[in-house]
Amino acid sequence: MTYSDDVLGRARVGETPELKAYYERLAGHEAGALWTVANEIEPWYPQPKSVPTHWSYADLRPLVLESLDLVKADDAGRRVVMLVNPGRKDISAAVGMLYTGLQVMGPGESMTAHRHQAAALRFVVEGQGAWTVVDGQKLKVGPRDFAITPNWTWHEHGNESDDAPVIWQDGLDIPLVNAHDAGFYEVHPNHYQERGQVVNSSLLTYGAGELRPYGFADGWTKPYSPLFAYPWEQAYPALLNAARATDGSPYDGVILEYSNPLTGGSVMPTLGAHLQMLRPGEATQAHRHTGSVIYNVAKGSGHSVIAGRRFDWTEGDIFCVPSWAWHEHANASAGDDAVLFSFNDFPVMRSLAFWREEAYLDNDGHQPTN
Ligand code: GTQ
Repeated sequence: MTYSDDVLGRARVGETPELKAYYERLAGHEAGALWTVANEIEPWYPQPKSVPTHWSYADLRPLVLESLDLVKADDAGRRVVMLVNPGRKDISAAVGMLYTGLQVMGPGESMTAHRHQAAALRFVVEGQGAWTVVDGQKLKVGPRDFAITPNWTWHEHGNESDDAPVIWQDGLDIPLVNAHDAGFYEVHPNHYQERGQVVNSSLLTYGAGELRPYGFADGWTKPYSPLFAYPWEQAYPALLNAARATDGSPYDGVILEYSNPLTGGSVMPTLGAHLQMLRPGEATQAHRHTGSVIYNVAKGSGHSVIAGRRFDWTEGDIFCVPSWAWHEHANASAGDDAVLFSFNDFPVMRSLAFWREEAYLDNDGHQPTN
């Protein structure tokens, strides 16, 4: 093999028997020659191992439900079917440094409390009666509600419905934590947390948008949102309102960020989340940026073109956009809106000064598809 590149300043050393022997001697000392890997470890632009992937909810749902009979929640710890990117089986990532899975809880089931270094979020796909206790606070969540479990907060989940399972999507930064060798995990000493009396207390305290607690409940110094639940019944009307007043983004349609009401920033230091609406017939233009995104189709159907590949999606489907991949979205319906929930690692990209963004300028902003 030759390591060559025509461009001045890039590694372009051929391989001779002398060099080969030299590399072997270096390897014998846990060392190596930079020029044999330079072009690979310092690429011109991002070269994600993750590939654009679409997971059909219609295909996965029966498999997820099957696990209810196959494993007890208590034995599994969490009963989750994880979604694994074909290019990132090595680290159980769905895309980039993001993990995602579909968690199922049977009627009346509850799971014990634990906490970990990874931050988590939930987007409820189906079923009434889901609850989670996060740092002693009980949250009830229904379909299309979004909730967070910041890192190192105690959490336990359950389903208090008496007839139907709950399926929600988990999103965590597990691969990111592991890439930094920073993982910790603890089981709650009493298995269950003491709970505050008031359900959804963070929502009652901090959930009124621009109306914030004044002179009480202050002193919040934690690096994540004091608001733990973001109900669909508030988020969807907010999208509809914004759609009346603005054209939105050329790349994302009308898009809102779930934010920390005290800072206006992302909900957690490592994970951000959005809700976006593609109006009837809307097709966005393509752009690309650093950072990875996992989408859940909250409402409607349509398609996305990601790195030149078309993926058709409908409610409950999940798909991902790897870092620096061109992507654009289109609503299939001329009469109904389509809504995408998504979460991302943008806060990491921004805080490390890795953020870059670019518009696709050719062909009226649309990629050719193959
Ligand atoms: O609910 O705590 O999908 O710890 C993966 C790891 C869910 C959770 C997952 C977890 C959890």
